[in-house]
Amino acid sequence: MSKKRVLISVSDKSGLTEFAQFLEARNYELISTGGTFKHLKDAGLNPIQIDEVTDFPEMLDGRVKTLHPKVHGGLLAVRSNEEHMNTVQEHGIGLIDMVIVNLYPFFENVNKDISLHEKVEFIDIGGPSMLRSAAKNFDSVTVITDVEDYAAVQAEMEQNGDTYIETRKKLAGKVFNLTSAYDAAISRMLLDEEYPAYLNASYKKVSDLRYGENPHQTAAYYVSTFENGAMKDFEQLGGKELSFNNLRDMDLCWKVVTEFKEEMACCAVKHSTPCGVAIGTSALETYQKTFECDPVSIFGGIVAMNYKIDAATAEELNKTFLEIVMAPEFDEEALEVLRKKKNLRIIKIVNPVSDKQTWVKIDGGILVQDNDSIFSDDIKVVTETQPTEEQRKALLFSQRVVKYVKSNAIVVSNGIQAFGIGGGQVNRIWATQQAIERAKEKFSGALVLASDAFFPFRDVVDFCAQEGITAIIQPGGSVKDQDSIDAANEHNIPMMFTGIRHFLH
Ligand code: 93A
Repeated sequence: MSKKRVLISVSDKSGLTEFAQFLEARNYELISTGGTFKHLKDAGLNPIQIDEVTDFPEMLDGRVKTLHPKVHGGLLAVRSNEEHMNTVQEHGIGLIDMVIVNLYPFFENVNKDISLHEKVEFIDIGGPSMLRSAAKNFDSVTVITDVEDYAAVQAEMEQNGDTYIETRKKLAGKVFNLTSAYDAAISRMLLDEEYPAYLNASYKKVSDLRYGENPHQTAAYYVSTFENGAMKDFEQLGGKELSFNNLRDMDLCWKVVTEFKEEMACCAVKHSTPCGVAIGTSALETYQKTFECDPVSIFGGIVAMNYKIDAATAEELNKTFLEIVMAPEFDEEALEVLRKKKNLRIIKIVNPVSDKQTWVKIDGGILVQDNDSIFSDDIKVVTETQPTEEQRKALLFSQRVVKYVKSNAIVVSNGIQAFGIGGGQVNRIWATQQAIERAKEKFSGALVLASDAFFPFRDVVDFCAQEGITAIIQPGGSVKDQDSIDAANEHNIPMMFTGIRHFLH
């Protein structure tokens, strides 16, 4: 019986040697392209060069290496089809039983600061072609494109002598998932029109989740293949498995703290809503101030900080039952302290990814929009009374937070702590009442108020005056803006308009 043949052509050569050794020991003939050939040879294996198979040299700077009927015929010929078998024999084409290919690193380079022509050189043509040929013929050919599949394929071959058809089909499916994402990324680069290509994005499953929002809903977590093939934006350093709700809340919590670029900021989130946000001058103080915003709701919540967590902060965090603590860095001692809580998920943000668009799923379709990333730089005082510098700063703090609260949203703060976060209300006055009431439970000093959208009536301003709110910021834009301005003037409350609405539904 003739030897089986495996064609190996990989850019990422990690883990290859061991797997190739295994295949050679099982009497496979290894065929490989230039760099891969050298790698295998150096490791003491006995590959043959692709040009021995094609009878053609690799040419055009490697652009044409494997694009040849002796390769594609050997991959695509249907083994059970007599005519195919006669044809390959007639043309001296040897069958290829396995393909191990991973592609030129296009994902890794497309976002780099290099020229378009340099990026174009990372477009792999021969690799996807081989993968697709092999995948189409999964009945007979095993195709491996993910380094992480080497071990499982090896184990299966050890146990069974060959791969199972179910495995080959699954591996073929992975190929088309990869090549479609690869092509989508290329099209995005060339078209420079983000929406269509973004919609072509392909997602790679990271893991099944125990359940979805509720235990009777099945769920899984996927990441975009645009970002380095598999996005790894965080590392879990301790605690239980992440849940569907955890991942969603983490996303929001991190967005809130990164809204603050200059300051140390901390945020607590519960049910996709911030329940405490504060800025401060030390790690511990900033967390304590966040906790003070709402010591009740933070229970079972998620806390993110945009700074390094030290041991003292970790001790303080451990005093409350939290689901997750997130930060870009942790002191060694802080980790030790946090790990005492066995279930606490400790998340280190390594390489945060910020998408430019948001999707909303509706039955039968999706809605795509740009992220709400702008922040007004044209803030106008609309009242006779001017806000003090301190009030201005406090208003801007509240304004930053309100963007992340579900509409109708009102945030009441003292400028460094969001004591009153009223959101998800179907009218603005209820959101206002809730935010002010919550804030006054915890703080008796001067408070300012921000609103995500305009005031339809003067009732909000009147209520603010009655409750002692000292300054207001809102987008403006209502037909009845003048009523609210008149009310603010009557009560002597400075009010500013941002001109930018921040609905979040
Ligand atoms: O330049 S290509 O598009 N043309 C080809 O014919 C071809 N054949 C394999 N790229 C091609 N490859 C790719 O080369 C593989 O997908 C793999 O990523 C890489 C391996 O090259 P080497 O073995 O020389 O390191």
